[in-house]
Amino acid sequence: MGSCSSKTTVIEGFIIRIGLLGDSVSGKSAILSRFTHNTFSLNYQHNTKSLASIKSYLLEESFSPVTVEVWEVQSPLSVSIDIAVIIADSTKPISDLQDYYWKWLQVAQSYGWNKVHIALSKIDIKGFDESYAEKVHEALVLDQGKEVYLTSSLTGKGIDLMFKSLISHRLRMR
Ligand SMILES: Nc1nc2c(ncn2[C@@H]2O[C@H](COP(=O)(O)OP(=O)(O)OP(=O)(O)O)[C@@H](O)[C@H]2O)c(=O)[nH]1
Ligand SMILES: [Mg+2]
Repeated sequence: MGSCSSKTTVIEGFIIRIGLLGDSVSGKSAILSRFTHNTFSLNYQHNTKSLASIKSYLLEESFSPVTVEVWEVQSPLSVSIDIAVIIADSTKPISDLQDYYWKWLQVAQSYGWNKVHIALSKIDIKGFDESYAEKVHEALVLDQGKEVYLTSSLTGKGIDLMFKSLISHRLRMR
């Protein structure tokens, strides 16, 4: 069982639950804090329990407000997840990313989650650009419609874009 903490006010409307999965130190908490509270810390503290935080939006493509509930997943959850994102440290070699992706894809599937995306974290360290996302896309043999998100919680780059894209995917599926 996880705990949910946030000071953001929930607006009545559509809720999307997004689960962040990945190894320790991959950057899940950092993405959660950057997205929901626009904060970042270099101090590392391992989370043993799943955590959630929320952010509400008014999106152009949706007539009702959308509340995004983001979960840092450390164990199976009691709530249902709409979209899972595997968080992979971008400083890992591409050859390791293949095994990593398959390992976490299997975990997601064991939880019954079939909509699974991948995001590379910490892109500020090696300064990756979109051509690297294409390389990873090819190495992981992903479907055409699936993107590899490049993110940095330190700079904030790619974080809002990723969540907006995930929300759009979800709204199109409604
Ligand atoms: N340079 C840089 N460091 C980052 C970034 N994201 C996270 N970190 C650092 O990486 C370390 C681990 O990040 P966390 O987000 O705590 O990792 P986690 O996946 O939540 O780890 P667990 O809670 O143990 O599962 C922390 O020291 C962060 O400050 C980033 O975008 N850039
Ligand atoms: Mg954490």
